[in-house]
Amino acid sequence: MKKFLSIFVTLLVAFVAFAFLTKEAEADKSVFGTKSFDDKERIKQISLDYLRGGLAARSIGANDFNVKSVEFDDLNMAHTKVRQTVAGIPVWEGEVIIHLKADGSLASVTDDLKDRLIVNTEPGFSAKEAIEIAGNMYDGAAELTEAPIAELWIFRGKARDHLTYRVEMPRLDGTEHTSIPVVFVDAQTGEKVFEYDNLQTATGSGSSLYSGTVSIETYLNGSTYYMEDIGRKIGTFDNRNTTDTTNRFTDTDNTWDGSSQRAGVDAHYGAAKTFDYYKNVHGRTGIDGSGGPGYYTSADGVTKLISSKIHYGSNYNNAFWNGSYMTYGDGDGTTFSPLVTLDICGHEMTHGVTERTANLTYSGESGALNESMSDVFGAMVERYARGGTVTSDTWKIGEQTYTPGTSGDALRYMDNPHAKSGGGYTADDDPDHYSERYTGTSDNGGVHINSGIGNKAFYLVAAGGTHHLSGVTVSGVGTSPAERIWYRSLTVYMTSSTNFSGARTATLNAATDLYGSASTQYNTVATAWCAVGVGSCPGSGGGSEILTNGGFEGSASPWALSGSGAFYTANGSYPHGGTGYVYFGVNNSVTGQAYQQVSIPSGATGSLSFWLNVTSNETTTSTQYDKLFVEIRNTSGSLLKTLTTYSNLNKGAAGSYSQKSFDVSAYKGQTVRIQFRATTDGSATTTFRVDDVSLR
Ligand code: TI1
Ligand code: ZN
Ligand code: CA
Repeated sequence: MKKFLSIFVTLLVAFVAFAFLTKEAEADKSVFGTKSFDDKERIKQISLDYLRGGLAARSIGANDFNVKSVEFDDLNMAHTKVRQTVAGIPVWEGEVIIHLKADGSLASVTDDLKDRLIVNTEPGFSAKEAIEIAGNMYDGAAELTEAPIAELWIFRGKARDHLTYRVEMPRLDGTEHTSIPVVFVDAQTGEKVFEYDNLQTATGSGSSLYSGTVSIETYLNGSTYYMEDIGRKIGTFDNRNTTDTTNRFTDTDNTWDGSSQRAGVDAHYGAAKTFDYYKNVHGRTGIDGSGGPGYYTSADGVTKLISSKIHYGSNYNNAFWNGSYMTYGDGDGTTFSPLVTLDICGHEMTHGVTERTANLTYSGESGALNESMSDVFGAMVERYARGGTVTSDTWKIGEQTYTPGTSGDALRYMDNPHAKSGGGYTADDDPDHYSERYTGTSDNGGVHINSGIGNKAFYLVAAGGTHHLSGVTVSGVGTSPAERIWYRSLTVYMTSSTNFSGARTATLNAATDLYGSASTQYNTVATAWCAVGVGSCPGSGGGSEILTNGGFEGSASPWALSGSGAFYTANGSYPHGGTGYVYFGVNNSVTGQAYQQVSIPSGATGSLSFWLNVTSNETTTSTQYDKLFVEIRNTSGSLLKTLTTYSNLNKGAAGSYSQKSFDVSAYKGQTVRIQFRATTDGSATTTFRVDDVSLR
């Protein structure tokens, strides 16, 4: 043990000398010459000579010292820091600093030496036993996150002096119990002499780029603050515009307002908020659930930190998780400003969570779900950090960094993925319906494109709305139930190969666990997936069928077809089910309709659904020229309500049907006509195919 200590001290002196030498080039002229290592040896001897005068009266041995460092300052003074020892064992808080003037004369002494120590320096038991004894004194000994360390120290107690083992027990688990308890155990009697918590955290003030002035947790070591949060075990590092050199972010006054520190502040804050979000909302500690994964080691020498690298590369327009840590680019200033917003930090750390749970393969549908999970929880982290309110920005992804020259836009829109323009993957960009999904090979099979389908489903569960394509209306159940369901689906039910259909099942299973299979939440999840074209809507299949021959099999009867633009076929190429279906339009300047009159019992579900396929020769992406109206009329044929209007804008491939669903419960207890009616203009034809109509 003593040998270990002296090696440690030697290393420490060598390290200080090295640190000094690296600064030497910029040093000014000094009476201490070049301030070389030799000068330090000379200063050390001068200092010890001053020290030795008068020690005998204090019962301190002339050689009971270890010089820890010699430092020169801006005022041409030298300061020799010395540790008191007894028989080579360090004395706790037994320190002295000898301050020398430029001419080598004594300026002053900071004297905290312990006089007349009386102690037996032979321990009665081993360091290993000391760790066991200390463990019995600390409740959380089973929760330690690092191996405890025991070292011999002489300790000046209240009643007498002790030889002690100083046992340090790191519990850096990110819980409220996060601490580094230190217990001094008497090395002969085993009694506790003293204890304290050695977790040296500080709260700094950071000038973020995107969240104003924020509090950040930092670590103070000597007189340097590090951008390291020892409690949460999160560290933020500086790539300084390289891709391979990593430096610590440091500061002298714990006010982080330097221009290159600011992006670091955002990422450090974003990582802390993401950590707290997962901890407080979902009970998950860290990315891996056990407070890690740690990558870089803190300046404290022990704590492995969940790490973020900032200022990666030059003009780098992205951010990513690589399986071990997060990396953030500065952007090129045009497409992106530094990519360190709350939603991006949440996005990247969530990739880590996904990797340690479902591990969704980053390709195709599972990859789109992986990206969607990152957007969903990125948005939820942003909401959490901003006090829990949902705003229009909650559903925008990257709005604070995307195209800094254009305000109000975003990289992606969870509420309306089509609002993204310019990627060119679908007519109006990111798909929000399964039938619009991108099946090409770009972007790993569209992971950032088809994420829109999952994002829209989550949005509908949380906030509700009517889907523009399916016409399905969802009553949102609120953001908190939605995030709980999604988190459980990700961590409990999804696997690496989960596709959209599997995601529907996973979220339904999670909703069943949390709220029950008869719950509003369960129904809403099913309706939301149905709205984005994944699975059928609840209710369709529930309750008994009220319509007759909704599948148009054998004949159109009892549907009444009239006009020049309504047709029945039993041998056409595009039935949805069976062989028969009706179709409308087809030619220019026609009108035509089909209705069936029904009495809707007051005990009915009140849900109308059907399958629709639109093909068109129209090329516009903005104007409705040819239309299909879905109408409720009374028994005289007067219009009561137009449920929706489809047009040439809904066109797709022939036979590519999607299911539409409407709430008609307002007409329960009434006799009404369910009518489809088409009108076309004078050029470029459109055909509307309708099949498998159901009213329950
Ligand atoms: S996880 C990472 C994949 C990057 C792969 C290339 C190394 C990713 O998805 N990054 C996000 C960053 C982001 C998140 C930017 C939210 C803005 C808002 C991302 O969406 N990147 C886009 C630019 C992409 O890679 O297409
Ligand atoms: Zn991503
Ligand atoms: Ca946002």
